[in-house]
Amino acid sequence: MIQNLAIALCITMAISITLNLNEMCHCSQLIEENDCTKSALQCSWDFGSQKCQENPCSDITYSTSCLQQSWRCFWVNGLCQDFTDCQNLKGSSQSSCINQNIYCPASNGTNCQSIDNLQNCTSITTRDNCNNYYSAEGLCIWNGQNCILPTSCSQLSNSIYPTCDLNECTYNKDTYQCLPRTCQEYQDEIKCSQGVLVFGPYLNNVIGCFWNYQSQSCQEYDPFSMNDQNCYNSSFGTYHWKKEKHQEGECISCYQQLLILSIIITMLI
Ligand SMILES: *[C@@H]1O[C@H](CO)[C@@H](O)[C@H](O)[C@H]1NC(C)=O
Ligand SMILES: *[C@@H]1O[C@H](CO)[C@@H](O)[C@H](O)[C@H]1NC(C)=O
Ligand SMILES: CC(=O)N[C@H]1CO[C@H](CO)[C@@H](O)[C@@H]1O
Repeated sequence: MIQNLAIALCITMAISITLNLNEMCHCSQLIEENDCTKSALQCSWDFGSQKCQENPCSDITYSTSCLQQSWRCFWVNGLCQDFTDCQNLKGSSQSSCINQNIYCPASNGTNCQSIDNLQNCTSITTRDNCNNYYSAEGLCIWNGQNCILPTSCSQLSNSIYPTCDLNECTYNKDTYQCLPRTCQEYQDEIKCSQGVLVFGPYLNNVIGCFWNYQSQSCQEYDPFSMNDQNCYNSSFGTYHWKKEKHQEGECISCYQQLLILSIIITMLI
């Protein structure tokens, strides 16, 4: 049992590096006032109960704050409303739907649809429909003949994708290689806060980056090196700070406990 737990912990650490936007923290999980007040108007701190409470969607007046809570709110007719159905959003393309709600990335031509309606790369037959389309398994790229699901930048040799000019990859002129993007390449704080896209399932394909004020450089998000100021803030809302009395505190995933439990259960079966 202890052995299984140790393995489970290792697995959890290894996979917690890409931030899973399907696993956003809910207000009740933000037990530190600092995280709660940084939550983009999603939550507010109740001083009486010392708890973080969810603000109703209808109280949110800014579209940007509304969009950050797309799992429960959406912006329709100039108002932030309780989320009902992706089909209530008008959108003729994947990008216009994603811009309105990241959980509604598909389109039937007129209205947006849920993730379940995404096509697979292999089922797409033209270059224009293929390139830059997000399937549930990840980004699709046309290789000249077929629509493929690339797994690494190095796979995108010149013949497959001549420019290597993707959000996920960058061309190194010195080594003539197509390489994954890294946090370290961002020289300013704002770019840094946007993180880095990697190949992987839709919504689980971003590495967080944070600005290190001491070294004045952009570094990769790693829960073990975060502090109470940047743990939640640089995690796209997926990690939070937890501090027990007389402890230093730790940066933990809002779904980590759930994940460990499910891995242990899988191992025991
Ligand atoms: C797309 O979905 C909407 C909402 O369900 C529906 O009214 C519309 O007819 C559909 N359009 C197409 C082209 O299927
Ligand atoms: C797409 O691929 C996944 C995994 O390979 C498979 O489970 C799913 O059924 C496929 N969906 C469609 C619409 O072909
Ligand atoms: C991504 C994000 O919200 N970053 C913010 C984290 O907090 C610092 C300091 O409060 C802000 O400057 C960042 O914009």
